[in-house]
Amino acid sequence: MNRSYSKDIQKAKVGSAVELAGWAAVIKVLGKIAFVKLRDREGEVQLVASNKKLINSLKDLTHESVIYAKGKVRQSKLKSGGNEVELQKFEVLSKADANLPIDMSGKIPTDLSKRLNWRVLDLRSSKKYAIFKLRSAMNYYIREYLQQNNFIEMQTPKIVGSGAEGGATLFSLDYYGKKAYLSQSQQLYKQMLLAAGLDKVYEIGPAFRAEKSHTMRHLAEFTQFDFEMAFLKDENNIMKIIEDMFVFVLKKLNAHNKYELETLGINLNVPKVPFPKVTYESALKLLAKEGIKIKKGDDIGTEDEKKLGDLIEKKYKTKAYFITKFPFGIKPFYIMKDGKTYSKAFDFEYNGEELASGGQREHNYEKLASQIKEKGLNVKDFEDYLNTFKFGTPAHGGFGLGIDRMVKNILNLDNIREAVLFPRDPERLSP
Ligand code: AMO
Repeated sequence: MNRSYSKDIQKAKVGSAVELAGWAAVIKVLGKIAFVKLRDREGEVQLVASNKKLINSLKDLTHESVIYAKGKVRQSKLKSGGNEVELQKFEVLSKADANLPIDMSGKIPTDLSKRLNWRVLDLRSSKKYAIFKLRSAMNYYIREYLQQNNFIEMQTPKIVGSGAEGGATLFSLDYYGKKAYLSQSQQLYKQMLLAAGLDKVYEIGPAFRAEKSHTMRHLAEFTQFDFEMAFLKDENNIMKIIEDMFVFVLKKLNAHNKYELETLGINLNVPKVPFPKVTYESALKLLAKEGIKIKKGDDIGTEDEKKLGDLIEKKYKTKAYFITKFPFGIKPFYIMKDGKTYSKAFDFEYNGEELASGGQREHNYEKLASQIKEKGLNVKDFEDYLNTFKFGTPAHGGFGLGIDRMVKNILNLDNIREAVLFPRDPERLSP
């Protein structure tokens, strides 16, 4: 079969012969004429049958069956214009059960949980295809930026002997009779690779967190883009790379993915660099002016973070910004302290939501060991990691960015689950 996609039909010459294959999205058999809307990965196209035999063969066609069509391109008589295909040959390649478990027309609102139960059917729409094409493009542009800047892509273990991001969200498993965990982040390994001399590394891979909460922005399994570089001066070097890369990705999307962005009704504004840097303390002050009191040293909760996003957007006219100089008390053990109370940690925020967190790391063996203890952790559990710092480790830093959250916020999706093909949360282990 010399298969064309639906969107090729709009560019094809009127009168040319085409072959298509896809799903029967809409079927209308009206006596002397019949219409079938064929959906494929690239959109939808109308097939028209005016020959009796063909019309009869369409009478038993069920929605969502896989069909093959051969015909001639012609101009549509509809007001909306465009091309359609006059059917000459038609075949059902795989018949769909007539009782579809969810509404496929998009006319009846169906609860997300039910749609996710039938995710394969739920994904069959131009909007869903656009989300995952854009997600694929974002990953590609991130890699393009990093490869151009001489970073090395790594793949680190996902079965690990200790957690890096605190005990509360660890998934444990039996590893040949020993206790092991699913990796919460690539943190320890990316730092060890800098001690190994790789200088600039990154990974886009799975991370696992036993999140107890049910939110629009947390998953039990997510995709983390991790980044780490050596020989830096301070955390500002890292923020500069985030800015550059984020702008690079958005510009590429605007240049190469117009169709998908339009399908989702998104007008993507590229933020100006440099992104504003708001210290943790001044963020608290901004919120306090609005009557939101957060005790110094406490984390900024989700709702307050959203509010802060609005305030910063009003003040600086941008959705992209950093919160810097967090108290060490609310950041992990590996972050470098800045004085007694503060740290060289930052969060990258977009749309009032944390997309990434990062900072400069402590690379002095004694200080790092003492920070592990300070956080109430056992130095023994981090022996291999910690030993690295005895044998020459340059100053370094990096960040971890949630790809799913990035997709959610760039595409204005309400729920992170919409940005993931088969999401995992406390209630969901299938499909
Ligand atoms: P952190 O724990 O802040 O930092 O995670 C980094 C980013 O990963 C995403 N993320 C999540 N996305 C979906 N569901 C979750 N449960 C979830 N948890 C985190 C967020 C978050 O900003 N090692 C550090 C990073 C570093 O310092 O390099 C870390 O993992 O977008």
